Amino acid sequence: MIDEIRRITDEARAGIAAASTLEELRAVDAAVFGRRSALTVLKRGLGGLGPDERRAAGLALNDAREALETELAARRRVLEAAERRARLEAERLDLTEVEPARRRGSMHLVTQTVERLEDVFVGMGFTVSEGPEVETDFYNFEALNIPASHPARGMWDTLYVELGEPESTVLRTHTSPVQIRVMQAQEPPIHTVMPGRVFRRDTADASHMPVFHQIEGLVVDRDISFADLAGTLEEFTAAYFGGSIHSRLRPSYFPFTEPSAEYDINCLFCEGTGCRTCGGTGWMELGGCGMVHPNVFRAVGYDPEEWRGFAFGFGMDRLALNRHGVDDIRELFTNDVRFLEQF
Ligand code: FA5
Repeated sequence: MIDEIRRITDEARAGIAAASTLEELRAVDAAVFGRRSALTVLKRGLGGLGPDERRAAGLALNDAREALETELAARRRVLEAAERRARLEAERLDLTEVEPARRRGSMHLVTQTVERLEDVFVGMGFTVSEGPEVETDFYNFEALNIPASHPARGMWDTLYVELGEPESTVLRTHTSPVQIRVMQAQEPPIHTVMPGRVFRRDTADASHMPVFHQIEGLVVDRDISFADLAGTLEEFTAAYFGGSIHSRLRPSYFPFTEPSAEYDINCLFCEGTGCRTCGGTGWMELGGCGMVHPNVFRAVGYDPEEWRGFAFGFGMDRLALNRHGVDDIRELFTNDVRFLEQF
């Protein structure tokens, strides 16, 4: 039996040395130590030997087992290191590469979305405006018809900046304060969109981020009606998502618009028939809108008897997700090149 053990050990050693991948090594491991392996069969046969022969063969079997386990572990370490090196080499990025034809960098999906949205709205006659990310309570809330202690403040989980009076300075919770800044800076007529980054104390999940992007729209003129709002959003929907996708407005509430509505589009995954992504409704909610509230006009010194307007505010990240069929907003910000380079 000792000779047999030696023969099996030599054969197993050769198998371990010859394994060139971890998968091959796993197969050798199973063949050497598995329930039907030659070593296991020999071990089962120990009972039929005389006492002296059994002790000698038992010791030899144990030695063989230990030696082979050590060799397997050593080979595993070598192969793991080789596979790690190969993977790193395959995923290597040369950040110094400048040759234009082989350039790997591209604009981030959110940046591409901002630019495309701006193009669509500029094509519809809008200008583009910007405002600060750190705002005062006045611009983020007060001037938007949300006085202190108004229950609507609870609609936004606000991040405060330690500056001045407590809770007087905020990281803007939406792009709506830019409406106020634009109206303070110019007289109507106004047709402008305001893209930007906003902040909320929201926990990240598949459809929420604590830092995300909105695009605000504001139109102020003499004869603006709700029909203008609906028509503008339908035209935008066709221009941004393609002709087969339509919009609808659903009654809602925002303190700075009256009446207010939610802007929905046909679900892009099922095109309206109902699926998991749209919760079976066939529609996806992308933002809020409505007719500018008279108190907002009063806050900026416009006469609400003279001027009418509409406003809207969409989640840009969600627009990007929907347009490209991505189902988790966090993908946009983990910065995995394998995800980003698809766009
Ligand atoms: C607002 O922020 C209003 N300022 C929109 C508005 C503007 C209404 C003008 C009327 C007139 P709301 O909180 O619903 O509304 O946010 C608007 C959109 O931002 C949402 O529909 C959603 O698309 C997006 N959004 C909201 N929270 C998050 C979040 N945590 N992560 C990603 N997107 C979000």
